[in-house]
Amino acid sequence: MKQFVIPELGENIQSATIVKVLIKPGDVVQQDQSVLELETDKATIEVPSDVSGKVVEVKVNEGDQVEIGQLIFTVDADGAADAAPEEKQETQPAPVVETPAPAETLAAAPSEAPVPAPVIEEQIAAPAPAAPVVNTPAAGPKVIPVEDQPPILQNAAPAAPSVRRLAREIGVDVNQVKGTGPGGRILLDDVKLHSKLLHQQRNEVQHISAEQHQQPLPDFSRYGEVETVAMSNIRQKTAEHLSYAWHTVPHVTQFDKADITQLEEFRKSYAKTAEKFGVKLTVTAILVKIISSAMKTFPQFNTSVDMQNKTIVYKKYFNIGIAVDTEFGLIVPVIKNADRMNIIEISKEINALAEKARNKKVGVADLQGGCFTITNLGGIGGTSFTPIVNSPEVAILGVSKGSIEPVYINGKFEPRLMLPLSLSYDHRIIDGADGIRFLRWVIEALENPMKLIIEG
Ligand code: CAO
Repeated sequence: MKQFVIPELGENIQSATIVKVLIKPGDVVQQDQSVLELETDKATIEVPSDVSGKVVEVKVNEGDQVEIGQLIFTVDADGAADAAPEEKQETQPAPVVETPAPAETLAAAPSEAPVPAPVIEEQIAAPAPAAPVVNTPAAGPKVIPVEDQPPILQNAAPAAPSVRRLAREIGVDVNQVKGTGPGGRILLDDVKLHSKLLHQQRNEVQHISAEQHQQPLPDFSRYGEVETVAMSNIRQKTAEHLSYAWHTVPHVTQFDKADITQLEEFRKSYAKTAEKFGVKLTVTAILVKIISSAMKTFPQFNTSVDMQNKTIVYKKYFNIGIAVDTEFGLIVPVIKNADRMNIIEISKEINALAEKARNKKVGVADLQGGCFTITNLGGIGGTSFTPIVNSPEVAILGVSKGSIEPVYINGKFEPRLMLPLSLSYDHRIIDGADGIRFLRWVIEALENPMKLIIEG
């Protein structure tokens, strides 16, 4: 008998809601067949099976909240053999066991791989301590059946038994602790510091959620008819994430306008050529390219602030998130390595990701690893707004509606197409002067794309 448990679903995802159970007792399940549709805080994802056989018992129902590692169904492996004899001979290659890694170090599979969402590197899902990471060439989140799991603690974190004992006693996962001893050895003090940081983080989260709940709502039905609707997972997590960012990041928003008259002329004249590549050239795609270049000139815009360790993390990759408006809520898929793509490639990627987001097909890996976010509301309207930094990123560019305005040039007013931009940034790491320098750089690149060729 083999078990299927909920695999790791991605960074910071502990639980999900079952939208659909795609199997029932008696069904024959093949490896990689989708067996569950889950809604996480970030997206709806189909989860493939890593076991094959005849389903004996299904332990969950649609609408259930499930956690990573939770048992979902059991299969009789011989059942699969009856149904698909060719699979009987197939044995799993011995898994390669690597150093245990925290969820946030999981890397995305190459984007061209034809894999089901979510595209994440496989990790053993059983909630055992020190569960090792297993790399297999197969796609999707994989679970090693409990009985097939390799013995744990191969290549385990280097720590003396006394250190492990302390960690166990105070409820710290020793594999998550950063060792400062010789060769990265984990010391007693490292465990204590880790525990202190966890405690601080917990207090911070509790403080924020307490703040969210401190004001009870009045009874609105006294004033008229009301309807109360449960928040979706995406809405809940958006609310929590934005409250956290608003609470922890000291925001400054800087406004300016770019004269995109020439750019718009070029965009229109290039439309037919862009069509041949199967894309529509939009301001958003051009901005992705410009921002990835601007971040090279202003590296402090490609950082994250770690106040607990008093460090600044400088990223050497350039991944740009695009806020996409969907009927399920705000989703921010990430264009990876935008600096290495041309604008046509970026346009294709925006279209593909926006469509996936709107069809609830976006994978967890599509949403991870962002360095900077662009939110373009200009297709809808608005003259300016104050976007909230998508923490732990440190800056976000808001784009409002471009419109013709009279601009005073060489002694007379001329009609120019002006694009309003709102740059919000984290004032802990970015000073006001840097903020406006960055925004001016972006505006100059919009007004004179040669800047990209020369400086970008
Ligand atoms: N000013 C004027 N017109 C604009 C514009 C702007 N800033 N941005 C886009 N447009 C125009 C485009 O040029 C296009 O017009 P044409 O059809 O005449 O060429 C039209 O609006 C539609 O553009 P688009 O939306 O298809 O393409 P895009 O690449 O500019 O935007 C995306 C893609 C995904 C950013 C957008 O569709 C979207 O979802 N925007 C909303 C983002 C959002 O919700 N942000 C809020 C986050 S905070 O709550």
